[in-house]
Amino acid sequence: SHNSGSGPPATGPPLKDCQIPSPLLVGPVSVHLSPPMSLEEIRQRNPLVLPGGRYRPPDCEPRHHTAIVVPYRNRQTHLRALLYHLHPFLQRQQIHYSIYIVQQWGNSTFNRAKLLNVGVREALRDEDWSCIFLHDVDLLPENDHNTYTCHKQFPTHLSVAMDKFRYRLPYPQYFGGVSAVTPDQYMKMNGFPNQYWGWGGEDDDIAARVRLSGMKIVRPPVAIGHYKMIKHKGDRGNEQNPRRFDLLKRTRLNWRSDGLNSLTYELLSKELEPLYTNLTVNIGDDP
Ligand code: UD2
Ligand code: MN
Repeated sequence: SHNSGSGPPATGPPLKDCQIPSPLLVGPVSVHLSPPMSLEEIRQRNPLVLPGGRYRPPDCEPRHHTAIVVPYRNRQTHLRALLYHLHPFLQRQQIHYSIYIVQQWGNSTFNRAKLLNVGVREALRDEDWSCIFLHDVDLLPENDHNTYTCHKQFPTHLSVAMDKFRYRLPYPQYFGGVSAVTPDQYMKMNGFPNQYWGWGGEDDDIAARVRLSGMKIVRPPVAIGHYKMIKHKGDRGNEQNPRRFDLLKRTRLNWRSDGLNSLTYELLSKELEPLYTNLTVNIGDDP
């Protein structure tokens, strides 16, 4: 059923299911950031990655089908570091995956959560993904036992221990950075809010939706959910959102009407780049 799209040609004997855990895992890896490699060099290091940033393990039938969705604007060096790191990481996990970069077009205020909604919807047009990852461009996983797969029942929060928070969860409801949902879980929580323009609040809103829709957040052990965040300053066009506290007071009232079911946008282009699918999208502006 998952053999549509990027699957291999249907010749030869059927492949055996991939082993769990993958025999290719190495555990903790040291993430060094400089110098950022060119996209061409990264492509050469990942010869089995297909246009659009798609991959399927060649010697076994994958049990997991994961779309990685990255909200994005103007972070070239971070993007290169992510691709350099994430492609081999996911291949060691023997997952069938694809990387989607959802690029906000124009100069309007950045809207991370709305871009994530767009990414989920567009990714599901391509394939019947069993899991969707929502991934900051500047976060690099440091242990491949942190598998990029979904929990059957509940949304997962993966980036539980980051260098910037001294490898601890900053607060119990924290849901920023890297998280994952199945399409069912996503539907159940009516996706993510579309109304958070600028920095902050949207991750707490998403965490609240998980609870309000009757689910809870699951997490990997702190020893495994290690990430490095590439150091950066705030971006122009993504200033702190002063309305975030007021919006967060209304999540309980708004989550059923603002989200997946109220999402509007204009897809300007979809390009299958060698290492990722690039979606350029007009999501409008802060009203
Ligand atoms: C924190 C959260 C992040 C989000 C944000 C508030 C962590 C590790 N991450 O990140 O998930 O909740 O706070 O909105 O705690 N981006 C661009 N271009 C821009 C602006 C943002 O590509 O001009 C993307 C990019 O993928 C980036 C993400 O949005 O990683 C979050 O923005 P950030 O990295 O500036 O925010 P940060 O590090 O405070
Ligand atoms: Mn960041």
